[in-house]
Amino acid sequence: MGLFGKIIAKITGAVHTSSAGWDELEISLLESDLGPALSAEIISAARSARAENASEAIISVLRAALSRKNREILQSQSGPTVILVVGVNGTGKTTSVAKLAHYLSEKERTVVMAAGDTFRAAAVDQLRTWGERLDIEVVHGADKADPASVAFDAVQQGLARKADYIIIDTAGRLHNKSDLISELGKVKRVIEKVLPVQEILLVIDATTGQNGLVQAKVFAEAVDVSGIIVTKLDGSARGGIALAIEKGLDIPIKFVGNGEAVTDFAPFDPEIYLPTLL
Ligand SMILES: Nc1nc2c(ncn2[C@@H]2O[C@H](COP(=O)(O)OP(=O)(O)OP(=O)(O)O)[C@@H](O)[C@H]2O)c(=O)[nH]1
Ligand SMILES: [Mg+2]
Repeated sequence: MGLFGKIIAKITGAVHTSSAGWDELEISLLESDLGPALSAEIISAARSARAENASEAIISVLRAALSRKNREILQSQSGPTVILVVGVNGTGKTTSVAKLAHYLSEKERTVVMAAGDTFRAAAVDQLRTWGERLDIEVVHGADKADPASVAFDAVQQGLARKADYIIIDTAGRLHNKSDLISELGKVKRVIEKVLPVQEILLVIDATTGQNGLVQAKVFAEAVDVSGIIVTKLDGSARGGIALAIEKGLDIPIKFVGNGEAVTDFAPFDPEIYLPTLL
Protein backbone atom coordinates (compact mmCIF):
# COMPACT_ATOMS: atom_id res chain seq x y z
CA MET A 1 0.00 0.00 0.00
CA GLY A 2 1.34 3.45 -0.93
CA LEU A 3 1.95 6.13 1.63
CA PHE A 4 -1.28 8.03 1.00
CA GLY A 5 -3.11 4.72 0.81
CA LYS A 6 -1.97 4.09 4.39
CA ILE A 7 -3.17 7.50 5.51
CA ILE A 8 -6.54 7.03 3.84
CA ALA A 9 -6.88 3.52 5.27
CA LYS A 10 -6.22 4.98 8.69
CA ILE A 11 -8.89 7.67 8.29
CA THR A 12 -11.46 5.25 6.95
CA GLY A 13 -10.71 2.74 9.66
CA ALA A 14 -9.62 0.12 7.13
CA VAL A 15 -6.51 -0.40 9.24
CA HIS A 16 -6.40 -0.49 13.01
CA THR A 17 -5.38 2.85 14.58
CA SER A 18 -2.49 1.36 16.48
CA SER A 19 -0.93 -0.24 13.38
CA ALA A 20 0.38 3.07 12.10
CA GLY A 21 0.56 6.12 14.31
CA TRP A 22 0.21 9.63 12.92
CA ASP A 23 3.81 10.39 13.84
CA GLU A 24 4.98 7.41 11.84
CA LEU A 25 2.93 8.56 8.86
CA GLU A 26 4.33 12.07 9.14
CA ILE A 27 7.86 10.65 9.09
CA SER A 28 6.99 8.70 5.94
CA LEU A 29 5.75 11.93 4.33
CA LEU A 30 9.00 13.64 5.25
CA GLU A 31 10.91 10.73 3.72
CA SER A 32 9.05 11.26 0.45
CA ASP A 33 10.48 14.82 0.44
CA LEU A 34 7.25 16.71 0.72
CA GLY A 35 9.01 18.88 3.29
CA PRO A 36 8.04 19.67 6.88
CA ALA A 37 5.39 22.33 6.19
CA LEU A 38 3.41 20.30 3.69
CA SER A 39 3.80 17.05 5.67
CA ALA A 40 2.37 18.71 8.78
CA GLU A 41 -0.51 20.19 6.76
CA ILE A 42 -1.37 16.81 5.25
CA ILE A 43 -1.40 15.10 8.64
CA SER A 44 -3.53 17.86 10.12
CA ALA A 45 -6.03 17.64 7.22
CA ALA A 46 -6.06 13.84 7.49
CA ARG A 47 -6.70 13.92 11.24
CA SER A 48 -9.75 16.10 10.83
CA ALA A 49 -11.03 14.39 7.66
CA ARG A 50 -14.08 12.15 7.73
CA ALA A 51 -14.00 8.69 6.24
CA GLU A 52 -16.26 9.68 3.32
CA ASN A 53 -14.01 12.47 2.06
CA ALA A 54 -10.59 11.24 3.15
CA SER A 55 -8.91 11.25 -0.24
CA GLU A 56 -10.48 14.56 -1.35
CA ALA A 57 -9.26 16.19 1.87
CA ILE A 58 -5.70 15.14 1.13
CA ILE A 59 -5.86 15.93 -2.60
CA SER A 60 -7.08 19.43 -1.80
CA VAL A 61 -4.06 20.07 0.47
CA LEU A 62 -1.74 18.80 -2.28
CA ARG A 63 -3.50 20.86 -4.95
CA ALA A 64 -3.23 24.01 -2.84
CA ALA A 65 0.55 23.52 -2.73
CA LEU A 66 0.83 23.76 -6.54
CA SER A 67 1.94 26.94 -8.23
CA ARG A 68 -0.79 28.80 -10.13
CA LYS A 69 1.73 30.06 -12.68
CA ASN A 70 1.71 29.11 -16.35
CA ARG A 71 3.47 25.80 -17.08
CA GLU A 72 3.85 26.42 -20.81
CA ILE A 73 7.13 27.68 -22.25
CA LEU A 74 7.02 31.48 -22.35
CA GLN A 75 7.14 32.35 -26.05
CA SER A 76 9.04 35.16 -27.70
CA GLN A 77 6.78 37.69 -29.42
CA SER A 78 9.09 37.88 -32.41
CA GLY A 79 12.12 35.80 -33.35
CA PRO A 80 13.41 32.67 -31.66
CA THR A 81 12.52 31.83 -28.05
CA VAL A 82 15.71 31.62 -25.99
CA ILE A 83 15.88 29.11 -23.14
CA LEU A 84 18.80 28.95 -20.72
CA VAL A 85 19.16 25.67 -18.81
CA VAL A 86 20.92 25.90 -15.43
CA GLY A 87 21.56 23.81 -12.33
CA VAL A 88 24.24 22.17 -10.20
CA ASN A 89 26.40 19.39 -11.60
CA GLY A 90 25.00 16.05 -12.56
CA THR A 91 21.33 16.99 -12.23
CA GLY A 92 20.61 16.18 -15.88
CA LYS A 93 20.98 19.54 -17.63
CA THR A 94 22.60 18.33 -20.85
CA THR A 95 20.23 15.37 -21.14
CA SER A 96 17.27 17.68 -20.51
CA VAL A 97 18.47 20.13 -23.19
CA ALA A 98 18.48 17.23 -25.68
CA LYS A 99 15.12 15.93 -24.45
CA LEU A 100 13.49 19.36 -24.66
CA ALA A 101 14.95 19.94 -28.13
CA HIS A 102 13.60 16.58 -29.25
CA TYR A 103 10.20 17.28 -27.68
CA LEU A 104 9.94 20.58 -29.56
CA SER A 105 11.24 19.19 -32.85
CA GLU A 106 8.59 16.46 -32.66
CA LYS A 107 6.13 19.37 -32.70
CA GLU A 108 7.65 20.54 -35.99
CA ARG A 109 9.60 23.35 -34.32
CA THR A 110 13.15 24.11 -35.39
CA VAL A 111 15.67 24.13 -32.58
CA VAL A 112 19.30 25.13 -32.19
CA MET A 113 21.15 23.79 -29.14
CA ALA A 114 24.19 25.55 -27.69
CA ALA A 115 27.01 23.74 -25.89
CA GLY A 116 27.44 26.45 -23.28
CA ASP A 117 29.20 24.11 -20.85
CA THR A 118 32.72 24.82 -22.05
CA PHE A 119 34.19 23.87 -18.69
CA ARG A 120 34.67 20.24 -19.71
CA ALA A 121 35.43 19.11 -23.29
CA ALA A 122 33.33 15.99 -22.66
CA ALA A 123 30.27 18.15 -22.08
CA VAL A 124 30.53 19.61 -25.58
CA ASP A 125 30.94 16.12 -27.07
CA GLN A 126 27.96 14.88 -25.06
CA LEU A 127 25.67 17.53 -26.56
CA ARG A 128 27.13 17.11 -30.06
CA THR A 129 26.44 13.37 -29.86
CA TRP A 130 22.83 14.11 -28.92
CA GLY A 131 22.64 16.60 -31.80
CA GLU A 132 23.86 13.99 -34.30
CA ARG A 133 21.50 11.37 -32.95
CA LEU A 134 18.50 13.68 -33.02
CA ASP A 135 19.54 15.56 -36.16
CA ILE A 136 19.39 18.89 -34.34
CA GLU A 137 22.03 21.57 -34.87
CA VAL A 138 24.50 22.18 -32.03
CA VAL A 139 26.54 25.38 -31.81
CA HIS A 140 29.80 24.99 -29.91
CA GLY A 141 33.01 26.92 -29.44
CA ALA A 142 36.71 26.14 -29.28
CA ASP A 143 38.05 24.28 -26.24
CA LYS A 144 37.54 26.36 -23.05
CA ALA A 145 35.73 29.07 -25.02
CA ASP A 146 33.89 31.70 -23.04
CA PRO A 147 30.35 30.33 -22.41
CA ALA A 148 28.89 33.76 -23.10
CA SER A 149 30.51 33.86 -26.55
CA VAL A 150 29.15 30.39 -27.40
CA ALA A 151 25.69 31.51 -26.30
CA PHE A 152 26.06 34.66 -28.41
CA ASP A 153 27.08 32.63 -31.49
CA ALA A 154 24.17 30.26 -30.93
CA VAL A 155 21.70 33.11 -30.81
CA GLN A 156 23.12 34.59 -34.02
CA GLN A 157 22.92 31.18 -35.65
CA GLY A 158 19.36 30.66 -34.40
CA LEU A 159 18.35 34.00 -35.89
CA ALA A 160 20.04 33.21 -39.20
CA ARG A 161 18.29 29.83 -39.32
CA LYS A 162 14.97 31.40 -38.29
CA ALA A 163 14.83 28.80 -35.53
CA ASP A 164 11.83 28.68 -33.22
CA TYR A 165 13.91 27.84 -30.15
CA ILE A 166 17.50 28.25 -29.00
CA ILE A 167 18.28 26.08 -25.98
CA ILE A 168 21.52 26.79 -24.15
CA ASP A 169 23.27 24.25 -21.92
CA THR A 170 25.43 25.62 -19.11
CA ALA A 171 28.16 24.25 -16.86
CA GLY A 172 27.09 22.74 -13.57
CA ARG A 173 29.28 23.55 -10.67
CA LEU A 174 28.54 23.96 -7.01
CA HIS A 175 27.88 27.62 -6.80
CA ASN A 176 27.48 30.30 -4.29
CA LYS A 177 25.12 33.10 -5.05
CA SER A 178 27.68 35.70 -6.15
CA ASP A 179 29.45 33.28 -8.57
CA LEU A 180 26.10 32.41 -10.04
CA ILE A 181 25.06 35.99 -10.50
CA SER A 182 28.31 36.86 -12.23
CA GLU A 183 28.56 33.76 -14.47
CA LEU A 184 24.96 33.37 -15.54
CA GLY A 185 24.41 37.11 -15.47
CA LYS A 186 27.17 37.54 -18.04
CA VAL A 187 25.76 34.83 -20.33
CA LYS A 188 22.31 36.40 -20.10
CA ARG A 189 23.57 39.94 -20.70
CA VAL A 190 25.51 38.90 -23.78
CA ILE A 191 22.54 36.99 -25.25
CA GLU A 192 20.30 39.96 -24.58
CA LYS A 193 22.40 42.14 -26.84
CA VAL A 194 20.61 40.16 -29.56
CA LEU A 195 17.42 38.59 -28.16
CA PRO A 196 15.60 38.48 -24.82
CA VAL A 197 15.98 35.31 -22.72
CA GLN A 198 12.43 34.02 -22.33
CA GLU A 199 13.07 31.18 -19.93
CA ILE A 200 15.66 30.21 -17.35
CA LEU A 201 14.89 26.59 -16.58
CA LEU A 202 16.47 25.13 -13.45
CA VAL A 203 17.16 21.39 -13.46
CA ILE A 204 16.62 19.61 -10.13
CA ASP A 205 17.46 15.93 -9.54
CA ALA A 206 14.57 14.37 -7.58
CA THR A 207 16.92 11.86 -5.96
CA THR A 208 18.77 14.64 -4.12
CA GLY A 209 15.68 15.18 -2.01
CA GLN A 210 15.47 18.25 0.20
CA ASN A 211 18.87 19.37 -1.06
CA GLY A 212 17.07 20.05 -4.34
CA LEU A 213 14.97 22.64 -2.56
CA VAL A 214 18.11 24.28 -1.17
CA GLN A 215 19.62 24.43 -4.68
CA ALA A 216 16.43 25.87 -6.08
CA LYS A 217 16.48 28.63 -3.44
CA VAL A 218 20.09 29.60 -4.23
CA PHE A 219 19.45 29.73 -7.98
CA ALA A 220 16.16 31.56 -7.63
CA GLU A 221 17.83 34.24 -5.52
CA ALA A 222 20.63 34.64 -8.04
CA VAL A 223 18.79 34.54 -11.36
CA ASP A 224 15.24 34.88 -12.55
CA VAL A 225 14.31 31.18 -12.66
CA SER A 226 11.08 30.95 -14.65
CA GLY A 227 10.53 27.22 -14.49
CA ILE A 228 11.89 23.93 -13.23
CA ILE A 229 12.67 20.59 -14.82
CA VAL A 230 12.60 17.78 -12.25
CA THR A 231 14.70 14.84 -13.44
CA LYS A 232 15.17 11.23 -12.32
CA LEU A 233 11.61 10.85 -11.12
CA ASP A 234 11.92 7.25 -12.32
CA GLY A 235 12.88 4.84 -9.61
CA SER A 236 12.64 7.52 -6.95
CA ALA A 237 10.19 7.20 -4.09
CA ARG A 238 10.96 10.81 -3.33
CA GLY A 239 8.87 12.60 -5.94
CA GLY A 240 7.37 14.76 -3.21
CA ILE A 241 10.18 17.23 -3.86
CA ALA A 242 8.22 18.56 -6.86
CA LEU A 243 5.41 19.73 -4.58
CA ALA A 244 7.80 21.00 -1.90
CA ILE A 245 9.47 23.24 -4.51
CA GLU A 246 6.21 24.57 -5.88
CA LYS A 247 4.92 25.30 -2.39
CA GLY A 248 8.18 26.74 -1.10
CA LEU A 249 9.20 28.88 -4.07
CA ASP A 250 6.12 29.25 -6.26
CA ILE A 251 8.15 28.41 -9.36
CA PRO A 252 6.20 26.20 -11.77
CA ILE A 253 7.59 22.82 -12.73
CA LYS A 254 7.39 22.79 -16.50
CA PHE A 255 8.83 19.40 -17.42
CA VAL A 256 9.78 16.12 -15.79
CA GLY A 257 12.42 13.57 -16.76
CA ASN A 258 11.76 9.97 -15.92
CA GLY A 259 14.55 7.99 -17.52
CA GLU A 260 17.73 8.26 -19.57
CA ALA A 261 16.11 7.94 -23.00
CA VAL A 262 15.29 11.07 -24.97
CA THR A 263 11.60 10.24 -24.87
CA ASP A 264 11.57 9.88 -21.06
CA PHE A 265 10.40 13.46 -20.78
CA ALA A 266 7.04 15.19 -20.57
CA PRO A 267 5.37 18.44 -19.60
CA PHE A 268 4.57 18.41 -15.90
CA ASP A 269 0.89 17.59 -15.48
CA PRO A 270 -0.39 17.82 -11.88
CA GLU A 271 -3.44 15.77 -12.87
CA ILE A 272 -1.10 12.86 -13.60
CA TYR A 273 1.40 13.60 -10.86
CA LEU A 274 -0.96 13.97 -7.88
CA PRO A 275 -2.64 10.57 -8.35
CA THR A 276 0.79 8.92 -8.65
CA LEU A 277 1.72 10.45 -5.29
CA LEU A 278 -1.53 9.12 -3.87
N1 LIG B 1 17.31 7.76 -14.56
C1 LIG B 1 17.44 8.99 -15.08
N2 LIG B 1 18.67 9.43 -15.40
C2 LIG B 1 18.79 10.67 -15.91
C3 LIG B 1 17.67 11.51 -16.13
N3 LIG B 1 18.14 12.68 -16.63
C4 LIG B 1 19.47 12.56 -16.73
N4 LIG B 1 19.89 11.35 -16.29
C5 LIG B 1 21.25 10.81 -16.21
O1 LIG B 1 21.98 11.58 -15.26
C6 LIG B 1 23.36 11.64 -15.63
C7 LIG B 1 23.80 13.10 -15.67
O2 LIG B 1 23.11 13.71 -16.74
P1 LIG B 1 23.68 14.99 -17.50
O3 LIG B 1 22.63 15.42 -18.45
O4 LIG B 1 25.05 14.75 -18.01
O5 LIG B 1 23.75 16.00 -16.26
P2 LIG B 1 24.36 17.48 -16.24
O6 LIG B 1 23.56 18.26 -15.27
O7 LIG B 1 24.46 18.00 -17.62
O8 LIG B 1 25.80 17.18 -15.65
P3 LIG B 1 27.08 18.19 -15.64
O9 LIG B 1 27.15 18.79 -17.00
O10 LIG B 1 28.22 17.31 -15.31
O11 LIG B 1 26.78 19.19 -14.59
C8 LIG B 1 23.44 10.93 -16.98
O12 LIG B 1 23.88 9.62 -16.74
C9 LIG B 1 22.03 10.95 -17.49
O13 LIG B 1 21.74 9.87 -18.37
C10 LIG B 1 16.36 11.01 -15.76
O14 LIG B 1 15.32 11.68 -15.89
N5 LIG B 1 16.32 9.75 -15.24
MG1 LIG C 1 26.05 18.79 -18.66
